[in-house]
Amino acid sequence: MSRLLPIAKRGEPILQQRAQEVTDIHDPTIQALIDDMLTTMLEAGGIGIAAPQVFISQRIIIVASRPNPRYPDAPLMEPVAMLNPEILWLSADTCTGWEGCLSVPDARAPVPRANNLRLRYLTRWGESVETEYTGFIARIIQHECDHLDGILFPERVGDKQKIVSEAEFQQVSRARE
Ligand code: K1U
Ligand code: ZN
Repeated sequence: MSRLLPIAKRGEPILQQRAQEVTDIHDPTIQALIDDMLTTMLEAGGIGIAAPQVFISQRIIIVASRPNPRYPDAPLMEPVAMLNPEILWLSADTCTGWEGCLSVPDARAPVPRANNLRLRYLTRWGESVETEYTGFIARIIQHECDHLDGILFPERVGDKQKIVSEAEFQQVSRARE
């Protein structure tokens, strides 16, 4: 039975630390952690989550994507757990898009990210995968890998005045509809 875990909020030291590599993928506590992260992400309405966000300093992320009112063009991607993810290549071309974070509630900002990336990771079953991602999924991966290196999205925003509340974000979104 998986558990709902508490989500670390900005200011918690674990969110500023580099997370540790996973050394034993078959450790039952790692498998249980992945299940708990999935449950926690779904309950929080997220499209990604990283282990430090649930107070565990391990290099594990979950990436999911679905079309939604905020990102109607988002592709559908069932949740994938990625262990020890390594970004092997980032494209020089970037795109600025709105981000939020379960650990930075009530804040949204436009964040520049590479459009494409090449990623290597281990699946929860220990298989090594190397593949390319593009667009919104590449954005989620960069956001989650930043968590593993102790970086929160507001640090990627050059002009801090561009960071807005959820209510202001909704107004901006509606004005562009
Ligand atoms: O890491 C996290 O805090 C999860 C974060 C992932 C993310 C969102 C937007 C851009 C890049 C990465 C979230 O899921 S915050 C919630 C959110 O923005 C959202 C939730 C459901 C649908 C669409 C967006
Ligand atoms: Zn986040």
